[in-house]
Amino acid sequence: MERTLCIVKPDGVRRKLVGEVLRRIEGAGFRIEGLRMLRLNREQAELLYDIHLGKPFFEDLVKFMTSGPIVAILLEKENGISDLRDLIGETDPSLARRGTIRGDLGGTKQENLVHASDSPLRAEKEIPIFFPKTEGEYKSAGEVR
Ligand code: FUP
Repeated sequence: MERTLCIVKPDGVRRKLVGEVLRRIEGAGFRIEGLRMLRLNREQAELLYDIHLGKPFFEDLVKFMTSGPIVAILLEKENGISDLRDLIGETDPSLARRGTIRGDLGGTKQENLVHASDSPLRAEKEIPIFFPKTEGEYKSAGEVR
């Protein structure tokens, strides 16, 4: 089993597509392990996209990601990291295949609805930004399930 992180970005929340994204994720066989709605602060947005630091679009990206609430989703599935990437589609929605979240629901290269960790290393780094506790800890605290 592999854990990965999906985020419905501020545009997805504004467009009322949270339910649609969750429906597709569950329909593709993922198990939802954690779910949080929050507004990212600058530090968290920079951490999430630290690999893009210094790129021309970085400042706009951070501004966009902190512009409104997001929904962070902790997911589990065999081969989950690569399967979630397939489910969301190409970064630029105009190039994303039909049947993918970005391909079907549209948007722009920056405002592209969803984020998904793109490797085990990134998943390991990104998950604790939103879900600092392990599943076992949630269970023992009686907070989830
Ligand atoms: P992805 O992993 O598909 O979200 O894509 P990237 O990691 O390449 O990019 C992260 C985010 O940066 C994208 F979701 C949108 C933004 N971006 C731009 O705004 N312009 C670009 O040219 C590339 C990425």
